[in-house]
Amino acid sequence: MAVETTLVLVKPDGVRRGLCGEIVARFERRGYELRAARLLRVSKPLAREHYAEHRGKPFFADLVDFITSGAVLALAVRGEDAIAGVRGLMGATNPADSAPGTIRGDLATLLSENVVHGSDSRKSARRELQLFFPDGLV
Ligand code: IDP
Ligand code: MG
Repeated sequence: MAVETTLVLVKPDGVRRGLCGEIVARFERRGYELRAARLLRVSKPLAREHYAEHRGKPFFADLVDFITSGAVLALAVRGEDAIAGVRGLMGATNPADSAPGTIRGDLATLLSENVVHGSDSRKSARRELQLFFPDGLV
């Protein structure tokens, strides 16, 4: 058990559908703390860097196009075991497999438009927080 900070993105589909408040509320109700928030349009270079682990996969170009298709809400979320806990609240990557009660299980149906991103490890969290909050966290 340890206090961790993780990167959450409300993806363009979530922002377009007006789901930011609902999603932020779920993290806050669970007991996590918002350390930083930023509404931004992700550039292609930032998108390619963020999704570097998926470079070369057949869906990479679509992933970059989608995450750059509209505003994204970036959040630094902190709490006890926040990295795994946040991913648990999000549900399985493919909404077809996401349990009801999770963000994706309640709010999404498509793998390509699954509303949220959450860092998957301490190493990813460190790297991704630096990409989206280069000036550090307050
Ligand atoms: P995650 O978002 O749950 O961490 P990843 O495997 O890191 O899942 O994939 C990143 C994003 O890429 C997913 O959230 C999903 O939107 C998209 N994605 C993953 N696998 C596929 C696929 O096979 N086809 C199309 N899009 C995919
Ligand atoms: Mg991932």
